[in-house]
Amino acid sequence: MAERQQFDLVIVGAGFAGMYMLYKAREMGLTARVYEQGDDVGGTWYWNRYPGARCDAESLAYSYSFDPELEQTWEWTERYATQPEILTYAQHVADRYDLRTYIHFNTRVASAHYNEAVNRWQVTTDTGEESLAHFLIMATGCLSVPMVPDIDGLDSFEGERYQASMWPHEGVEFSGKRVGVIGTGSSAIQAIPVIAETAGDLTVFQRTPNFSVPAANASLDDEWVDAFKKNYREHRRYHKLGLSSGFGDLEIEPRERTPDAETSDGLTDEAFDAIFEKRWQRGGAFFLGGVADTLINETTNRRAAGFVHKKIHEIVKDEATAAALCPDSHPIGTKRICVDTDYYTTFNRNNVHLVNLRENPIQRVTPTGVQLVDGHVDLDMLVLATGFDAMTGALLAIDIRGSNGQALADKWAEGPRTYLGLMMAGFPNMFAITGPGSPSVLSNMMVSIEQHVDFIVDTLSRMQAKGEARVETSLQAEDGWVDHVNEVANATLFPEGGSWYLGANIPGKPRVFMPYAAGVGAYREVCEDVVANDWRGFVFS
Ligand code: FAD
Ligand code: N01
Repeated sequence: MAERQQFDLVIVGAGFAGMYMLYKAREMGLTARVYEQGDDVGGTWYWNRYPGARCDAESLAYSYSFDPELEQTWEWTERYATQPEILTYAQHVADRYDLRTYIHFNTRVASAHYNEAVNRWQVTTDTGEESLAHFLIMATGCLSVPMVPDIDGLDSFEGERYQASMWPHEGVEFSGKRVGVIGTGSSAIQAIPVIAETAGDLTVFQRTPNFSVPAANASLDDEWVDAFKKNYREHRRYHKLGLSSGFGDLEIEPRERTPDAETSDGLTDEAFDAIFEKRWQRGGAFFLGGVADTLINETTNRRAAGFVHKKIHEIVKDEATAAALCPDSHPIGTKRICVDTDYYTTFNRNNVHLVNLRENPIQRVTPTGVQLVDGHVDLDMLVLATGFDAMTGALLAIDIRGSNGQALADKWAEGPRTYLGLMMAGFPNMFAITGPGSPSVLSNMMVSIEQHVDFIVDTLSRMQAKGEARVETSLQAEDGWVDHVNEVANATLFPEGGSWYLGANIPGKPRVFMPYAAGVGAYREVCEDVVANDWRGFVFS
């Protein structure tokens, strides 16, 4: 057996969460080892290289805030950064703070077992490394385990097959090819317009239409950026506390992004449409912030959905295609709203066809294409943009065992249970960054990542100062938090979405609304209150 190396921290994952955790650990003088299964940093932005991949939080907001010099010197070029630009940023951060020295790449953590006797986590990897860690930090990502659909005959396809979230580094050539895309979530909606530009023929296989709003992406103007950066600290404060959950909608003047109306009650159709027209033209995911109760009031929601339906009908020339693209099975925003560049107009191209799988389902994939109930589509290339086993997938892919050998998989058999999305009762000294039960995927993730890492750092500093060796959360605190997360979700329309937020995209996965829906500002207040009350709900020894 290989000799076990000892660290204060083992961090799993070298996306933005793992990188910032490592930076802070080094700053505290702690020893740390990061394991990352990819061969470089960047996480999401390392793996998701499909054409058109980019951020839907504005680049000046979707970036680290911890170092004012970094934010002043890094130059973003577009309102929404592309995947290559974000990856270059991650690599720059790794170089700037010498992070790679502490990261073992191409190394997947296979198991992590808590050893009560020595109060250490025993971590093993698929490369045979073994280490002992005082603290185990899971920075494994909310959207890092691709969902490969269980479609009959998939492996029999003899053409080229790609998964959007495991895109080849060398890129893919579509010229003149007959391409099929399965899925119409955020990834597909970004990829489809770009693929359509060069593909000979593109068939989009759509099971559930999604709501998409224009990004209104543009190059950033140097003068505008200079003016914005003068107030960067103040902007960050709003992102951390604000109702917009840090998404952006940036203007030079730092200010809270407020809705145009509190409710649609009493708004004429003209007034209602004027609010959303302004947001549509402005572009971006903050579209739904036009009226404050869109995600809690069915009437407001229906009217907002109706506005987008009208837009789809205005843009898409073929009436049947437009009708098929209009989402009608979930309230708008209860699945992650998509942000696109030219998605709907792409269906006006002669080389693009929509197959409505609800009317004509896939029977199986064949060696030469896709067999539908009615007809066969011949393909040279098949792109699966079918999503992820979100939020719990990466954690449950590791054999994690806490006190008394309890498996996380058993603890979470009925769905994830955490305190604040950070810790689980029975799993001492283990933290999850942006775990289920925290705002995570409902927020600008950079904001949530930094907040969680800072919380963990404060907790470790407190333990250092007090000579404490072990922290865990109580079952009572965890139960209370889970109830609260459910209560907040149930006061919204989110549970009606049938989305990956609920685990609904994975056959057999328990249906639990996983993120905390009260927003980053409210969540931060809760965390600060917990700390102010001597880490209420945490037990130190
Ligand atoms: P990740 O970036 O997912 O990194 C986790 C890392 O852990 C991965 O590199 C993975 O390989 C590694 N890992 C996992 N398990 C193991 C293991 N067992 N052993 C070793 N390594 C392991 N968020 C936004 O806020 N705005 C956006 O616009 C936005 N766009 C997105 C676009 C796409 C295509 C996707 C998929 C997600 C997007 N997100 C967006 C969410 C995005 O995941 C987060 O913003 C952020 O990048 C997450 O960082 P992370 O470090 O927490 O996780
Ligand atoms: O995945 P998804 P995604 N047959 O789960 C379809 C972030 N992100 O990768 O809805 C046919 O949303 C499935 O259909 P249905 C963002 O948080 C952000 O696109 O199950 N179709 C759906 O259409 C996002 O929410 C950006 O009926 C099948 C699609 O595949 C999250 O990542 C960009 C099928 C999956 O959509 C996930 O997005 C990209 C089958 N058997 C990602 N199985 C930004 O813009 C699945 N589908 C920031």
